[in-house]
Amino acid sequence: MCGVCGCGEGEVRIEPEHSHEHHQQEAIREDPSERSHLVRVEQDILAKNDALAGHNRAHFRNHRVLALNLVSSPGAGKTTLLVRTLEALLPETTAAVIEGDQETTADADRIRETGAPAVQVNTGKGCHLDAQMIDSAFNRLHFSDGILFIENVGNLVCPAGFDLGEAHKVVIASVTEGEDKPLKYPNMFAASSLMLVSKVDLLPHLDFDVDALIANARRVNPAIAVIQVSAKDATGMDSWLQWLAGARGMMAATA
Ligand SMILES: Nc1nc2c(ncn2[C@@H]2O[C@H](COP(=O)(O)OP(=O)(O)OP(=O)(O)O)[C@@H](O)[C@H]2O)c(=O)[nH]1
Ligand SMILES: [Mg+2]
Repeated sequence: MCGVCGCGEGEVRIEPEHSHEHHQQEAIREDPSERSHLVRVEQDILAKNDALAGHNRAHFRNHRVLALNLVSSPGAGKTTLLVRTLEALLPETTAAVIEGDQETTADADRIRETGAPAVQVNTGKGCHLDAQMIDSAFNRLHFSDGILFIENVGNLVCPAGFDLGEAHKVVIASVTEGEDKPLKYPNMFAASSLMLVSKVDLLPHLDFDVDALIANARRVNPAIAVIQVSAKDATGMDSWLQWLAGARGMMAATA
């Protein structure tokens, strides 16, 4: 994890285990002044990010752009779903993509094959996109009047804390990840407007309880919308496209 995203912020809770009391003593010996300095630095970084995210949000509004921040663990199917989505949207609806990965331009290359403009952001050691990266990437796209999909770095933790100026976070949870993810990584599910349950074509081969996943997501976010999708056999694509049209309509109505 990176040293700027607040990974070390907040209370760290370790379940007590009598045989490991020395671990607790080590934790108590930690220098509290060092820790509070780190927390202050992280708070400054997040405050600066929030200000830039506000700038991005105004920028998107002025360009009539619906910006969506797609977040998930690595390999949940973000790029594959985006490719299918762009194939369905273009050319009637214009769309562009900002791709976030630690390394490679592989995902932006896949997106460009659909005809949609894409900018790859490589975060190096960083584990999330931030508002500054999105500002720079958006300025390169020269994009207006459409949907901007931002594919965040595959990570269910840190991207939850960084507002990019998007209208919505959309969390993608694949059926191979386990039903417990919303409870283990609640911030991401709490911050998202929509959960796409991906790869549902695999369900016949798995011991996976979709209802339990949805119940867990609604425990941390009772208002979260849910759509089950497969990029393989197109299940749920109509509902996803309808959701996108609704979000665009909502944005136009409040402009
Ligand atoms: N069966 C099935 N496989 C899928 C589906 N969507 C994606 N996959 C597979 O899942 C793997 C990862 O897909 P990606 O689209 O690259 O996932 P990603 O979330 O963009 O991955 P990162 O960008 O590396 O985090 C690939 O092997 C895809 O072929 C789906 O709907 N059904
Ligand atoms: Mg990807």
